[in-house]
Amino acid sequence: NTTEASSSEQSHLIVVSNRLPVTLTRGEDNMWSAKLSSGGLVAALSGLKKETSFRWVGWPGGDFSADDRVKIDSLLGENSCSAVYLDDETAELYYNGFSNSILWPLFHYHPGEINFEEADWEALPDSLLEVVQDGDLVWIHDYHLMLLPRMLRTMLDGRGLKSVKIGWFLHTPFPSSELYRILPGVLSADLLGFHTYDYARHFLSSCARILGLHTSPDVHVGTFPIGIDPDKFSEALETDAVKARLGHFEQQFRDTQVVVGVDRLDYIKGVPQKLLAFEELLARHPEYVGRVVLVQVAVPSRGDVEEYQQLIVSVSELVGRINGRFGTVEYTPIHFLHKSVDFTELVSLYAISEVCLITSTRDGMNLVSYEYVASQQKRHGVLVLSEFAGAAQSLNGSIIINSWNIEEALSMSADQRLANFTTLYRYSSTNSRPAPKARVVVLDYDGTLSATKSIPEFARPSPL
Ligand code: GDG
Repeated sequence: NTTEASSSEQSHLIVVSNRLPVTLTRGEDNMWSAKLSSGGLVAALSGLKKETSFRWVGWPGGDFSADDRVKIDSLLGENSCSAVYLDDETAELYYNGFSNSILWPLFHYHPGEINFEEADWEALPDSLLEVVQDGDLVWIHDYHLMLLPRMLRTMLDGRGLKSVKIGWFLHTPFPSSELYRILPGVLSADLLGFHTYDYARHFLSSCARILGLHTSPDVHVGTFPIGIDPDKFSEALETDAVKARLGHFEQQFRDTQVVVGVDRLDYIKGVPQKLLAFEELLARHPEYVGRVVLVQVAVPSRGDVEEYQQLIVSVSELVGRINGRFGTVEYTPIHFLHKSVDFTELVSLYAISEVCLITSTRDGMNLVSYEYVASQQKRHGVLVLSEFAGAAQSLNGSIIINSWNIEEALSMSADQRLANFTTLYRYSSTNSRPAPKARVVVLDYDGTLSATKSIPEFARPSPL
């Protein structure tokens, strides 16, 4: 890519997010290697990667020496990524502090304290200017980067790059509370995307009530219920590795029903609530003791933030208490994995389970729900989905189950399971692709629908 601010015939798609989609590790030989990370954003864009190529700009995580940065830049370059480096102090303020201790709890209805310095962001537009050419589409992701559209637009205008389109997508809910101080940032994008109509409506009513804005001819607000690439799961189920692992699980759990939970260990995912519901099930229904296990994958997350450290302690205590109370030498009620598992293990766990339990107290979308459905073509397992996850709106009409009612899920008839699965599968396999094929619903600030467009009408980037 050129650093020249010239207009180019071919426009490119540039994805910008807080973290790059790779995790870097240094080997014993001092060489760096990059592995694809797991997480909602990476999963959401993996389908898009099949259809178009793009350059990804973001923070590689960690604070690296000048020597390491040279090596990492070259490794990332081979993977169509460009790094924006943050030193430890900036990362602490911007990432652990403002993003994860303030915006995240606020957007998920957990109040927090505000302590933020805008200066910390200024490295990002500079790095972006090194890769952006006129005519490109810059697609910015998530709550961390709400101010970036405005900063980038100002810098682009200053350099005469007038035909760069900027899109911004929020992966979290947008709350109905006041966000006055940060709204001017995203209003400099051309298109703002949300998972659900409710989040877009909350955003628009915040604009109207807090900023007094009622119309904006230049900013489009759209709902894009993000999905997954279901083929990745159906294809994995046909691999020898998954078949072998599944065979092992079938043997291990031959007399046991498996309930699965897969969450980043984040307070929005409602893991303590899930454990308490499981405890209640075993307490009220002794017939399930010894016959049902909960396999909970809890991926470590944001360990530098105090609330997350406390969560690990309370969840570990609960697991210990429940296993101590109902376990025997032969039976462990909760298999608690405080780690990330590899993809083969993940798909095999989805496939072996009778029930997938999602108990988020708030969740932008929740892709685990889609992945479970994509892995359940044989068993027609039951998805128990919290109404507070965005996915509950997309998967509506499919499963009418109280989020906490595992008992109903475990005893559901095969016919009912098949009927539910068929509806769910139809939705999740037809709404599987992220933005390029999505419809843009253009809303006015008062929430009324003013037009419908397809993404290609908005911008059609060509591959890098
Ligand atoms: C944010 C929003 C929104 C999890 N454990 C393992 C693993 N995962 C993968 C899952 C899934 C992804 O991580 C989690 O996605 P979610 O959507 O459920 O949740 P968040 O990470 O909180 O994502 C969320 C999303 O952004 C997209 O917009 O839906 O609401 O919070 O793909 O499979 N993958 C592997 N091992 C694990 O142990 N391999």
